Amino acid sequence: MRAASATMRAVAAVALAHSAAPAAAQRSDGYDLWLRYDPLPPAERASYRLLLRSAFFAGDSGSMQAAREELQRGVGAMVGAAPIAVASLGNADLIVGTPAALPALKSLGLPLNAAGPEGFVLRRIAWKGRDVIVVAGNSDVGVLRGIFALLRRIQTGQPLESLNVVEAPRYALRLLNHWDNLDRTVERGYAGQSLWDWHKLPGWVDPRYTDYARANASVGINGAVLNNVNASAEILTPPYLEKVAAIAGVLRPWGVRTYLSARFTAPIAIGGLKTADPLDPQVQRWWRSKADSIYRLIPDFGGFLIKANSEGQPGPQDYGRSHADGANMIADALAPHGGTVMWRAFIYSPEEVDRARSAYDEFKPLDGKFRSNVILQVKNGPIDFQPREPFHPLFGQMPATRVGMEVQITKEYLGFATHLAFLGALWEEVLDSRTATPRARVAGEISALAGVANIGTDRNWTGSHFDQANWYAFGRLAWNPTLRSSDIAQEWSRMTWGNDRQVTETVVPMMLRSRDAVVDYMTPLGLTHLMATGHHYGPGPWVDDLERRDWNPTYYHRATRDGIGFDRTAGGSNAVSQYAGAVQHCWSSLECVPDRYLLWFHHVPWTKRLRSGRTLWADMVKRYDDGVSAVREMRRDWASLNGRIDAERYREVTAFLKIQEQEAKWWRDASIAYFQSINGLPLPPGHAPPEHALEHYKSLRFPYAPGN
Ligand code: BDP
Repeated sequence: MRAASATMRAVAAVALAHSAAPAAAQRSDGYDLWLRYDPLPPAERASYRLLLRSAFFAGDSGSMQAAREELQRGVGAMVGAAPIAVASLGNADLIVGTPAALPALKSLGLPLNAAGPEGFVLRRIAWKGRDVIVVAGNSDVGVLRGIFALLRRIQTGQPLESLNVVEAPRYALRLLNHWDNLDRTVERGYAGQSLWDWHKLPGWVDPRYTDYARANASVGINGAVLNNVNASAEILTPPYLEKVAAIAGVLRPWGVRTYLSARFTAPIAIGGLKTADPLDPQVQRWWRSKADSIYRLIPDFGGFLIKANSEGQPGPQDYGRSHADGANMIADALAPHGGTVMWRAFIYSPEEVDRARSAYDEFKPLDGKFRSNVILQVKNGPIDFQPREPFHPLFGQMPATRVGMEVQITKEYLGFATHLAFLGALWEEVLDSRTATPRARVAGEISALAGVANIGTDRNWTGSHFDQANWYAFGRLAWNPTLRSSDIAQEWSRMTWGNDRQVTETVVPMMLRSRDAVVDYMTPLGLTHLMATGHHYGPGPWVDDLERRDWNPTYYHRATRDGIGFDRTAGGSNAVSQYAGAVQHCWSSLECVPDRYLLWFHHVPWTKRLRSGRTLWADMVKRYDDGVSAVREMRRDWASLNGRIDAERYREVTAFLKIQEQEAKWWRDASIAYFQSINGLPLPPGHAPPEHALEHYKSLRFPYAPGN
């Protein structure tokens, strides 16, 4: 009865082989992400091993098999021996299942009500005279998430003595948005090609899709939009839907549902219709029958993500209809199958007085007009995934609409894959922002979280080792937006770089400072969107000749000889009036607005004294320098870990930090040179002049920068 299967023996053998090497010497190319399951120190192993000798799994669904294999893989590698799967409860240390599959669980008084459909309960209890650990959920996927939570505890060295945990996700939809094209390029992708090998699908289903799904499952991400929001209609043709179905089949057991971006004019492009007017009955019929055919192939299909009437994409306004008309028509096609439409609020027109006002002006009047299976997907800030923005004014102000937040995990505006910028801090700041609306904080105003993925075919998945932390943090915050980014960084660091205390105590502070460093060397004090044209690589604050005025950096900073900043108060665009009560009041006032949003809301004289006692100009220069120094310090801190991190990953991070320092200095120098050319002011004492003249920075060209 206790005979170990061949797989389990293999897992144990691998684990033993691993255990021979000291932790820091474990070679890694980053493929394992945070699921490395490094061997624990011998003393810890022994104590965990006693608790995890055998396991009883109730049921055999795909999710249960995944749970069992993950437990065996993880415990086997960390503890040195995988739990033996036993056929009866009587001799199990670990009992895993749902009350539906294992009615005995019902008598234990577990708080399963609080776990919801996707959550779990972890409990240490005495059962029939035995000391056991129970991993229970209301669904097999919930159980799987419980197994990952248990493994995380072991990975981060937490005791299982008084295990008593119940968790349920805060948001029902926790989705990655891949901006992947059918030719395998990735818009704003810095980690290689698209994972989805469309040409070879469905005949060849890359095993990597399973590891992708595992990683998502481990942090609770429960959906993936496979293709770019700038969508090709081709994805909705029968051959591509077969390919999509093959991917969906891999993701399903891991609790990850498949979604697609849909092109609004697909009825014309692939349906042979003359119009895509949402009020045209033929168009409505086309979408209904398209939805029906998708659900025949993919019964748990999640729904569509739609970018309409934005940056040249077609949409309902092309037919004189509203965003609500468009969204509702597609929502009606999905409703019989339980599907959702995520309708993006990212729109802005050149006629607007201020781009930051656009989405609110367009969508606020539509509150209450959307079907219940529509989610309005709003970017975290009113412009566009910048290093820092105030929260979007639509949060909290669409009481009769389901609103989701979209963040960008890929670092289009924060230094691509080479700059270390831990975005957990950025998202925590937004989710935690006070709104002056009924739910008081942004996290309470939303019902879904979507993240533009940073994943590609690079061996380490995300283009850099530290960018893995952003994928991880996105999932953790979507599951529980009240988690602190410092705790997330700590967990991730331990799981990724090991439990060596010196490593954790060095890496976590680096991560927590990193995002502010980027803000400082790129866009301090509320400046925004000063990146070079198109690819957004490097500085371009001087650019003022683009086809649309609201694409020009000069539009955003409005620097003149006298001052700098975008006046969004009543005297200017009055975008600040879109915020509610106390928030509007504070941000309108120069006395109250925090420094971090100063130039976002106000046009301020260069000579104005800030809270620091310095003039605006002196403060700005100091911040540019602080940003560069912070990167220099990160390099120094990282160097102190030489020998404590495996050589391959150590070397790559070392090289990337060097690139980051060079580029931070480039940003600093180019920005100072440019703003000095506008204000004619000398540099404050103690700050070095830019290395080159402004013309040098203006002359730099990067036609092949990635992701464009
Ligand atoms: C911008 C990106 C562009 C995207 C757009 C969007 O530069 O590539 O298509 O966002 O979110 O930031 O639709």
